[in-house]
Amino acid sequence: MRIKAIFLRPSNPTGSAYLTKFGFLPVPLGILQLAADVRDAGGWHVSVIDMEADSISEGEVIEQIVKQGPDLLGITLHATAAHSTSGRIATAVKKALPDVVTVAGGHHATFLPHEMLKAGFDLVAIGEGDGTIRDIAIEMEGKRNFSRIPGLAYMDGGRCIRTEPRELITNLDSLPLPAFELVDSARYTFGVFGKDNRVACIETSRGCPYACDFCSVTPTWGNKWRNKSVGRTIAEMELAEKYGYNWIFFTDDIFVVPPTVEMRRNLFKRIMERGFRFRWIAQMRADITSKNPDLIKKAAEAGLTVAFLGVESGSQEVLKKMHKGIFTPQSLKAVQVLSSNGVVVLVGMMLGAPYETFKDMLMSIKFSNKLADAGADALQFSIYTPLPGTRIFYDALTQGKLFTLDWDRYDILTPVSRGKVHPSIVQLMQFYGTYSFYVRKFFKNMLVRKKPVGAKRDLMLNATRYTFDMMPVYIRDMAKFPAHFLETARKYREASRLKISNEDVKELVQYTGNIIYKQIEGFSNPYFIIGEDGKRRAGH
Ligand code: B12
Ligand code: SF4
Repeated sequence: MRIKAIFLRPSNPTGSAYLTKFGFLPVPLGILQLAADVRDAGGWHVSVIDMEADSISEGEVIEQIVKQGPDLLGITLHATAAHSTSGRIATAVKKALPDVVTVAGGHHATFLPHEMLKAGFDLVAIGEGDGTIRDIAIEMEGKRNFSRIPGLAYMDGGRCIRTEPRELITNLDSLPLPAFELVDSARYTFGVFGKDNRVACIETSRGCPYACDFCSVTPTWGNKWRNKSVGRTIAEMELAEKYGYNWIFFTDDIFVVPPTVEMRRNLFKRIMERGFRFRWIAQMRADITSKNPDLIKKAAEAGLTVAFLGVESGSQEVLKKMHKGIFTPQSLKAVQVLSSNGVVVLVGMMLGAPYETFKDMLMSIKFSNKLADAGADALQFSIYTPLPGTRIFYDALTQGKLFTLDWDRYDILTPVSRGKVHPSIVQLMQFYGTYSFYVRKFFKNMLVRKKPVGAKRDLMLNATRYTFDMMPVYIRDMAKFPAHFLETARKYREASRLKISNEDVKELVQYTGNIIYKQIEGFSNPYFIIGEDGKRRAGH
């Protein structure tokens, strides 16, 4: 009999802001990669369920899974806010199918394995899951003795046991090609830019050589930056082309890091030689972008259409404390460089760091207006959130700054911690900052009648049409704001009476600071992290 595995991308209660605002939903690469890992272990029947793309309720997803009767159910905790939903699904499926093995993995599960086990999972994969899921698959066919698999957590007699840490995969080219055959490309859209966009995800690297204090990427991927070869990336693009995708989201957290400028140039050349017709999206740092305008020009010629730029703050002091290592003039220059090459620029900024003053917030909002004038097309003000695994999570826990442990609220759009400014005021500033950016852009465009250049023109025409069509949804979202605002105030008030217990803090600290990967001799990070003084020092 063939063993059956289902991998699930869950939704979280607030959903993905990219989907609700921009109609942007790329393929669930994490679970497609895991599906390929298991598929290649041999003899398995593998399928995926994507709650986000299917737009189905928790009840419906449970019914679907139970009906299919899997032997293994893997759920990705790609976002902390999916915690409760995932726990409820795993528990209900286990109740109906007591023999199923439920496994959680991903950024959130990696740092809070005991919370996932308490929520109803049998196993938690810590960090990179490719080898772990393959080992689980092999063990499922044997004695099911999971305790000998490295990189796992499980419950034994009410205690959370962690097996030895795994080694990082040193050669990413050794991974199987993602199982794109398991999903229908038509469901992965970028609505804001038109109806026929199908977005595949390709990762050309894992990790980030920087260490911003709020980011869980560096700890999740082991503070080592590893990349795939150009040939392998081209092979993945060919696969995406075969399955009918016309957009690619390069999921790398930083698409260009200083030592890979030449390698990227080579990739762009190969993309053009191969004659791919993809438009692509990449996440960039402002410093590298501003210093390499010629590289951006080549990237745009090779298909770079949308760039996410992490600007974070308009206050140099705040950026320094975040260990961001970026200066505001670099952000302005980066926006200009991208925009002048016809690239659509989406800026990410944050409000609510514990050391941020009201004046800093005003500076950020003012700076976002300057970015709009420099050519930024869209902006998201998120809330500085202590996510499990980050240094700030540890600090917030030990210093009593968190005012809720309701994981549903950890969607980086909702305040969960105390700072110099009251969280409700932070939320008001988020609302004001976001809308002032768009209102300013709208009126400025009307007055100046500045037309975007090249291919960007058609995209922006589509975006304008989409915005008008979506207006009732945006207005409905705006109307919900007072309720969100009052909810934050209520949670905050409750927390001043109901403190998080010392026991909870102790338990959370115990797991969140654990070593995720075995250190490999002779394989150290050749790149850098940014010190508080803004200077580079060698990574570790
Ligand atoms: C692409 C992406 C998106 C896409 C698609 C999301 C997705 N993954 O399905 C979109 C744009 C929709 C998106 C949205 C959001 N995202 Co996002 N996203 C990413 C990004 C850049 C890449 C993810 C990826 O595909 N990586 C490559 C694959 C191969 O890795 P992976 O999915 O992590 O899977 C590997 C391991 O984690 C592990 N694993 C994962 N799941 C499982 C499950 C099992 C059973 C096992 C065994 C192992 C395992 O094994 C896999 C193979 O090694 C990451 C950053 C990053 N580099 O990881 C942020 C990231 C995951 N996103 C993040 C956030 C915050 C969000 C949003 C909440 C933002 C928002 N406010 O709207 C939403 C949430 C969406 C939702 N509704 O839940 C955070 C999550 C942090 C956290 N703890 O919550 C990250 C880490 C970014 C960051 N810098 O902080 N995102
Ligand atoms: S540059 Fe900073 S925010 Fe971006 S992925 Fe790296 S550590 Fe995270």
